[in-house]
Amino acid sequence: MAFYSRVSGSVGVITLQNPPVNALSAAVRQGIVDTMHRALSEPEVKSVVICGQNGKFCGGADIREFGANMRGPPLVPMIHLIEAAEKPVVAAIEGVALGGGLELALGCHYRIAHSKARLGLPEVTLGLLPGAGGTQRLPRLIGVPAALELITTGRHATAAEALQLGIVDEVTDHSAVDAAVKFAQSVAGKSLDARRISTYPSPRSPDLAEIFEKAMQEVRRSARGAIAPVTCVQAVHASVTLPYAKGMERERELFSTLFTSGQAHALQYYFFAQRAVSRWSTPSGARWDTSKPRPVRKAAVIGLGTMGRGISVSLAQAGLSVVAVETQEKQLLEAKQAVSGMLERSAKRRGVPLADDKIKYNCSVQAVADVDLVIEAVFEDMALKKTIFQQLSGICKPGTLLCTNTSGLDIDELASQTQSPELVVGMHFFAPAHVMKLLEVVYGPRSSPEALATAMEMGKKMGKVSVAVGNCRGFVGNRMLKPYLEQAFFLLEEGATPEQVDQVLEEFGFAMGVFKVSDLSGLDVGWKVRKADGLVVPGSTGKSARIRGGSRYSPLGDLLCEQGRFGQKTGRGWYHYDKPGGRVAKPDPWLHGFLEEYRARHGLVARRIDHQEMLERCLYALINEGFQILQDGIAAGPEDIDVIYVLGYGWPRHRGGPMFYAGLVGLDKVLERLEHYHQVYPDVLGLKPCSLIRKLAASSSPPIHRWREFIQKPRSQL
Ligand code: T1G
Ligand code: NAD
Repeated sequence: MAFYSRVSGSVGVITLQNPPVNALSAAVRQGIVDTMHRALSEPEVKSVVICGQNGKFCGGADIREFGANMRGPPLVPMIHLIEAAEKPVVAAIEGVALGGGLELALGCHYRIAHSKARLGLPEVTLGLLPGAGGTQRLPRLIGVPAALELITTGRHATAAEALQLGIVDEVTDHSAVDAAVKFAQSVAGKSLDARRISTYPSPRSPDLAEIFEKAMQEVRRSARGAIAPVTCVQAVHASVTLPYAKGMERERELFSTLFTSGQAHALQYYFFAQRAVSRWSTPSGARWDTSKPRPVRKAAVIGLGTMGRGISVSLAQAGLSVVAVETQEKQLLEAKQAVSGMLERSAKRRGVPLADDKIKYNCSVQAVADVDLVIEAVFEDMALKKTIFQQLSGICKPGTLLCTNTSGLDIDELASQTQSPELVVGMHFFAPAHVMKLLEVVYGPRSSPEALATAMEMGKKMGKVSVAVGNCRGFVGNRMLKPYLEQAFFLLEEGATPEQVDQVLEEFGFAMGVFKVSDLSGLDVGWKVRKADGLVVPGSTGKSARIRGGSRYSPLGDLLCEQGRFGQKTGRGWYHYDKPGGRVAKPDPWLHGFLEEYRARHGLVARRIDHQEMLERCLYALINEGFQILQDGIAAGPEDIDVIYVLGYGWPRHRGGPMFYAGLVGLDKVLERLEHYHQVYPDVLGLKPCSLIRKLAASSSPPIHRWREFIQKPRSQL
């Protein structure tokens, strides 16, 4: 709702009240209309201020209402009521003015912002466009190029930038409400003709056609199939080609097409999913709101390779004192140099002070005796990690959290090396660790709720989105990657090329296809894991070369590694690169020849495989494993899996995530396709439908937020 008061005798103050972000729910919109009428009708009131409760102006339309029938006064006429008012209306912007919140402010005659406020039209991140006049008023106020950039990216502008762009009239370091009341008194009685943005002429400049063409090319290139950015350009174009009222009609038409789109549903689902994962729970009932995290002021990182360096940077940037340990002097010096460079570049990029004084380097693990939390990031070798955990258990002070960055080794096996297994959890970062937002926090059967809470909180402090997952081989992300990669290998055996499979996945929306990602992270990483799982049998020939434990297996990746083709780092992998470390993937004729020779050697006949089959086999195998993970209780809900895949594995956000996508396609359809492919490939376990997807499909495919009701509580792990 909205609260009305009068201050300084002549200023009516309307305060939005809908915690936590004063979203424009039906009750708030009704409150604004009612209090505006009151302010306009009271003769003593000469001017009006609109502000938000709790230091936040407004987070936009209430996204929770999108699924329901719209009630209460619509936004557009509400904003017209304000703009048409004969008394000056001043928006006092504190915290955020986003989406409908900024559109509300653009309907006001003046805008005063606090210096820490952020302003923007992020609707495109929800699969929408600004649907309350933003695409028509903002270009009129600040010009087309700046408006296009803000609307197609959805980024938040600082108050300083908003002032420079002309979005706000004044910025203050003090209370924006007080400043707005003073300002409102100063403009009382003044003409408002020049303050009603909708009356401004359409933006004009000779190069507009070129600007729009460039903008459209750019959004088509970067959107990777997302439709909202393209539609945003079309809506802003209407502000140039149509008078305001017609432009608003065009905005409404385009908004409606997006509002009912699957992509908008996917992005809004993802908005709430990313917030839901912080409210973690485990099969035995440990929960985020009953488990208290321990304070962590000082941390240590053991092993300063690819991951250890990024983790150290991220810890230092989070304000912690860090002890960085690398046994070899040479590696330590190299790491020190690399980390300083990363800190410097990042500090410049973010415009924040350098944090390199936070890190102390040491060759001896003894140096970590007084830290609160240790993150081990040495080679992916169980024996070595066990030794490290034995050492740490003897060295660290009581209560120190012992964490490992392993990509998939057994957390509990490491915990068994220590005196306090309850203090052992996995903190699985993603490369580059100081950039990637995702953190899988892995709890073992003996990890305490407190240890889990501390690691989750630590991730948040490092600016990560932490997702709590159970302990199993590969946890959630890498476990689902296995059947996905397996299908990609099988498609090559049956006639496809890496380029063809990658093109299908990139058209679906992945930034990179499976083979380009494999070349980027290094084919040897997966090879090491398959070796550890006893799957690699060098020089094996004949039928047995392609069978492991009764299931179909493809040694293609192993054969490439045996030839030193590790991907970008060696300049050759599934693609070839100009030089080792090269980034531009080019189809490799050698590899095509190698595949033909491989098929001939194994009596395989290449066939033309259509895009749909390639997509379905890769994605449905991954999704099927996702359902198995839910059934096993390794992930608490589909949101956890979807957030992991969007943030850690490049799953296109406008497709919601693998589990949401399965719901969108239709569980019965996914099940039918899995059954079909499993019939064709009975020796591929990854295609055998998981019983949970059968159960859900048989229960008329309930909406995703109800899937948890169908997941049988597995035996407790925590
Ligand atoms: N509607 C409903 N709930 C919202 C909300 C919104 N607009 N914004 C936030 N919440 C909830 C959120 O789910 C969480 O709930 C809590 O508030 C705190 O959020 C016509 C149609 C404002 C920068 O895109 O970007 O206007 O998890 O954890 O980190 O053109 O929330 O606690 O239950 O994110 O401090 C456009 C979306 C809407 C802004 C605050 N607006 N929000 O970040 O807290 S579309 C947006 C944000 C629109 C018009 C169109 C951020 C934030 P819970 P939080 P935060
Ligand atoms: P890396 O080979 O780049 O670095 C490992 C570092 O550990 C080396 O610098 C090595 O000198 C050091 N080291 C070895 N023994 C040590 C000891 N006893 N004490 C101190 N330092 C020691 O490996 P990486 O890619 O950084 O991987 C590290 C861990 O992170 C592995 O468990 C890996 O599975 C995991 N991981 C890797 C990635 C990735 O993409 N590279 C992503 C997530 C997790």
